[in-house]
Amino acid sequence: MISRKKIKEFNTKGFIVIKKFINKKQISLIYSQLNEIINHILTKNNIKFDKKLNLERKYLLLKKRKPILKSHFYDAIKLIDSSNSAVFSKKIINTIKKLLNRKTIFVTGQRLRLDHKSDPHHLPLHQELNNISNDFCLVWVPLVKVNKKTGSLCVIPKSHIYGHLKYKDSKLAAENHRVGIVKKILRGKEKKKYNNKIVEYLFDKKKLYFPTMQPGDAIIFKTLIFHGSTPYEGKGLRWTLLSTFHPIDKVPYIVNDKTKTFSIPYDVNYNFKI
Ligand SMILES: O=C(O)CCC(=O)C(=O)O
Ligand SMILES: [Fe+2]
Repeated sequence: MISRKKIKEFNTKGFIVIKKFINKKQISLIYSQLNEIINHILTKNNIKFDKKLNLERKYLLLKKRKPILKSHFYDAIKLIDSSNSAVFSKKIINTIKKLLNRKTIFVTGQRLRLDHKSDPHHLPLHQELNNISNDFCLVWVPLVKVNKKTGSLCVIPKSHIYGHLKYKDSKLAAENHRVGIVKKILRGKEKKKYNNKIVEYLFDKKKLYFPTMQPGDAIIFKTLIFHGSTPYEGKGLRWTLLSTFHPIDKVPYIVNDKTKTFSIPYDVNYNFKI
């Protein structure tokens, strides 16, 4: 169970790392289901493959031969029972309830993400907007080893204390931001034009924290913690399990009949109290 010290750390630093959040057995079940799905797609499409190929090779084969089905595969994998039961396991749910100090929570956005060096994705530094509440926690669990060198998620510790910050591009989805590019910040190549002094102060390579994580370890962070990622440069595929967990009393949609959308739009000021 999660210690009081960890809970305190979560509230002051805005994030924590928990070792072995999901176990080896859960991870191998996820991988075996992913293998089964990709084998099925390849077989159905008469794409010959060696049964001994690993998931990465099969994924690259699918990507090359049927790029649309690669995307369909990606759409489908958030539905597998193994990753969902990991998210909804007693251990995870009870830990999150302790962390948020709530008996009832909403769970959104449980999904598997994959990154590969042939398709280098990254997310610029951002606060986690456009979700159903303004004070939730996001869980990011790599299913492979990650660190600064392999490419990983990084966070800016304590950045949540500044509240919701408006700056250049902050009203857009994170993938469309043209600022806060982690790789550029690390290389001192980012043009620091943010229209916000606090952001200028925060987006600094010395402020970025890259966790070193083993498969199944979790980094859990708050809505307003700035976080971003660097492309994966390690071996194989970077599989990550993600989910968000919300206190029910931080969700405007269920208590305010003027609220039109369940997700809070990007252009709202998130520094509100319900
Ligand atoms: O895995 C990543 O690259 C970042 C995930 C993230 O921050 C998000 O999905 O909002
Ligand atoms: Fe995010």
